[in-house]
Amino acid sequence: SLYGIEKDLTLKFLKREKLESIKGLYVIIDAEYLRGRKPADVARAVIQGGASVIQFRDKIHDIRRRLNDAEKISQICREHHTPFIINDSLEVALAVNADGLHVGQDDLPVYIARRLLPKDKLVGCSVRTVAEAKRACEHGADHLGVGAIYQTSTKQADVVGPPRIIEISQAVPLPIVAIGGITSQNIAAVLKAGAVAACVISSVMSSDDITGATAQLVAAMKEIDGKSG
Ligand code: TZP
Ligand code: MG
Repeated sequence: SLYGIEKDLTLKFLKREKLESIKGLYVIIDAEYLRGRKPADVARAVIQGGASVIQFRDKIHDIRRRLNDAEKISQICREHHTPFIINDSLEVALAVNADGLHVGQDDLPVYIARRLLPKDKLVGCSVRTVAEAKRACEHGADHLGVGAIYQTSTKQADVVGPPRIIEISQAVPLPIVAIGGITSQNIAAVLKAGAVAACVISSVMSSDDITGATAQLVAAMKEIDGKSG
């Protein structure tokens, strides 16, 4: 029906808007790095520091706790018009009406996430290789997380380096979020290689000053913008 077509187009338009907002500093609020801090407080601090996108990643708590924390972060993100992505957990993403779901190579396959999420939601996928990137794209991913770019103790992952961002961007027409070991010292290289966003856990979460650490990374990104533009 016409109504169905119109609804479909509206949702796809809303998704395009969301996708365009995936740029800048993308901060993962990881439950393992909270050290007693409240996820909602961390979300506020990260937004205050200038983060553009927030992801909630919780691999340690039960579903009730994850839902509760995600709902709180979601409200704060909505108030500040900050895109909010849930790692791995489709039911949490749906329940809190997050803007998207991020999946890894061993998580729910992209094409299934795509099928189960409303059409205006983003599906991000972690990839390491060009082959993985092509498959994620064919399966309907909206954007890619590429890494680990640099050595990191946060996740057991092969280091691929900034050149992999160039290779993948030449092979696949999806926006790239660089991840893994990114600091204000090396953030320039991942943007120069073509990433639209730089994603961090420890550079922000390991600091006692979440807002300050976020602002420092954002400033390092802006400096590059100024130089190239
Ligand atoms: N995927 C690839 S590397 C990584 C993930 C989740 C960890 C990123 O954390 P950090 O602390 O910013 O290196
Ligand atoms: Mg995962």
